[in-house]
Amino acid sequence: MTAGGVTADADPARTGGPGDVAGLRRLAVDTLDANWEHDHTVPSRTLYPHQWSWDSAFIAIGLAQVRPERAWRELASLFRAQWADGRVPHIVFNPAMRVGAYFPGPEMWRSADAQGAPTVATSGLVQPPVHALAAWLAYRRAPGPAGLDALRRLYPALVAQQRYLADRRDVAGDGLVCIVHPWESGLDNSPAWDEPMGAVGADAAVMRAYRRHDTTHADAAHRPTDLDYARYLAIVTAYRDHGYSDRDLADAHPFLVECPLFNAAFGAAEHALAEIATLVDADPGPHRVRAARVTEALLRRLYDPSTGTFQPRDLRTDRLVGARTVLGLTPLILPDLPARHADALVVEARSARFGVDRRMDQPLPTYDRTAPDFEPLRYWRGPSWLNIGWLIRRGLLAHGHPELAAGLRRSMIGLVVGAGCHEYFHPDTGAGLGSPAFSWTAALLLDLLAE
Ligand code: 9WN
Repeated sequence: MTAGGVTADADPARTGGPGDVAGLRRLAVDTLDANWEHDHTVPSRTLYPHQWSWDSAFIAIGLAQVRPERAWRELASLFRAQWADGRVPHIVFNPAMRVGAYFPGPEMWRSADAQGAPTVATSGLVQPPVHALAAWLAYRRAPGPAGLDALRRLYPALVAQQRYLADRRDVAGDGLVCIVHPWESGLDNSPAWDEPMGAVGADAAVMRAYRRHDTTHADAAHRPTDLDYARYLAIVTAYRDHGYSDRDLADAHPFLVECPLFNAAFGAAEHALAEIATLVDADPGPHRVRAARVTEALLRRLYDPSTGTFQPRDLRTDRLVGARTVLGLTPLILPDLPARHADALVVEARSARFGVDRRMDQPLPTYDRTAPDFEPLRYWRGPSWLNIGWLIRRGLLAHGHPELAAGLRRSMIGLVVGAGCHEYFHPDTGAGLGSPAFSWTAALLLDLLAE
């Protein structure tokens, strides 16, 4: 199948359609096996040949069903790279990879020069903390003594991850975590970041000094622009030159945003930690208290009653960002979101902007379909990703919408049936985009098939 100039990989030919559960499972397992690298899974052999933080969490959820021992190794290897302050780096570099295998590589991040960094080279940023939820779900898929041991070892590291975010990243002092780079959102190029990024001084010409790795493996028209990259690098440089310290960020750091997805994950992590705590003989009480506080802060600071959805807050201007992206729907994953707000999010999800319904004949986009700057091919500015659909589906189930959740599930499985385990998909045609053989697509497909 081709669409938008994109050729889908040959994988789906090996499956017999949505009913061929065994064939789809085989496709997913083969993809994960091919991307396994001694103690972790690379998101993609070509585009992302190292270990990524939130990818590993999603991957562990899928691995738990078919390779439980690898699921725990995946999380353990990531947490071995945790910094002394508790931050879990968004990239852990594989020292065996050649220099230049990914840009920006270790030479740009220079983590060895920072206080409290691990011996392995990493980035200095974080990603949405979906790991506690992943560990809990992995255990539910693969309960037993080995899983319990793994949970016991992970629990203090997961608690430290949350403590880092709560203590060091609550820049506004309002109970929410602030991200310091669009890469921390996981939705790097989302229109949600256009306003805050517009204030970051940078010149696209600086990119002449570097070799971008992504555009040699993916169509440049689908990726962030050189100006975006110049800004990404300017923000990395500012943070790195500040020693990756979170002190005094409000004074000079060029990008400070409270993101609804990041904070929803932060709250969901406390709910998951409460469950894990009961299994490992720890006290779930403090986790429940913290979870309730995060939900309350999200409602107070990021809910916009005029749109009925959540919007990021730019801390440099103290204003909510106007763009209606799929980020705004993600607080649905919080089980304690009040019914009134959950209902408003469901209205937004069902609107022409996102088109979630029982039949779901079009994939869930990452950005408002009706917006004039909706881009069906460009990274996070329209296309459909399985990790986002998977989160929203959980939210729909948590808030009593099994038919909508079933529609979304069918649509996500249909994407893989049509195009294989691609990184993302065209939001109209379903054509596969970005990297083929993408790990979290495979892992979350396994999870969807198991339900
Ligand atoms: C930068 C690995 C990562 C994902 C992110 C996705 C993309 C990296 C990039 O790939 O980001 O971290 O080079 O574009 O946006 O969500 O974790 O799959």
